[in-house]
Amino acid sequence: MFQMDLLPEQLGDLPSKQEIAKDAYLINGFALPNQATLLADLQHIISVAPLRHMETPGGFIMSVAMTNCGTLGWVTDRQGYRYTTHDPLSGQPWPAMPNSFMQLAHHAAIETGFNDFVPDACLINQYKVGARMTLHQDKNELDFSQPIVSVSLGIPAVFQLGGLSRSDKPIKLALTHGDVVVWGGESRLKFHGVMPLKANCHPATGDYRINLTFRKAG
Ligand code: MD6
Ligand code: FE
Repeated sequence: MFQMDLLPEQLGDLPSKQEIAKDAYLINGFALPNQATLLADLQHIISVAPLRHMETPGGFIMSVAMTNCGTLGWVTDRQGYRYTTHDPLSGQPWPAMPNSFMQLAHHAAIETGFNDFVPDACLINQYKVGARMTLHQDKNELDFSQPIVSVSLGIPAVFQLGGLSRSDKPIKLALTHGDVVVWGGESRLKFHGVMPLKANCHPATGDYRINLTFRKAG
């Protein structure tokens, strides 16, 4: 699970930033310099608040395994989608957001013009082969003026980014280890999803893809 941090000279001219939609940016490799610390902090969180397959309000079990860190965590069960202060599995508060996570999200936001992003929630998604995320909007947060910062680790995935209506045709984007997506403004409420994950292997995470999404939820 662990891997050495890359030295700056091994990064070449990464990271590169591109606008993928209005107010939405992909920064390739932005998380690479801190990956060893991120992965170690992630292991700790998962040891305290294990990844689990949550149930949707409609009674489906999600193919993506999830947990959270921060003062708020996103959950779903038969009662609906919402943020909670406590992990329903343990009854304990969600693990604190590690400084490495907070700094990465804050700095990625600055890089794309969102200057005061201080997340209070980080949803951790783990995908194994075949796992997917159907098109959805992130709308359980209170403040849509704040962006979402999304960090991809491990094996690649195809991300879909659509429009404000579910029927808008999504663009597809490959996300690989270390990539960071920041979206806010006009893109904040766009539909998006992840195509079923193809089998692959990555030295940092084995057979899995991990996605961290940082939000200002409360
Ligand atoms: C994922 N991401 O990449 C799922 N939501 O595994 C999301 O659902 C997402 O990447 C809002 C903003 C960025 C995201
Ligand atoms: Fe989302």
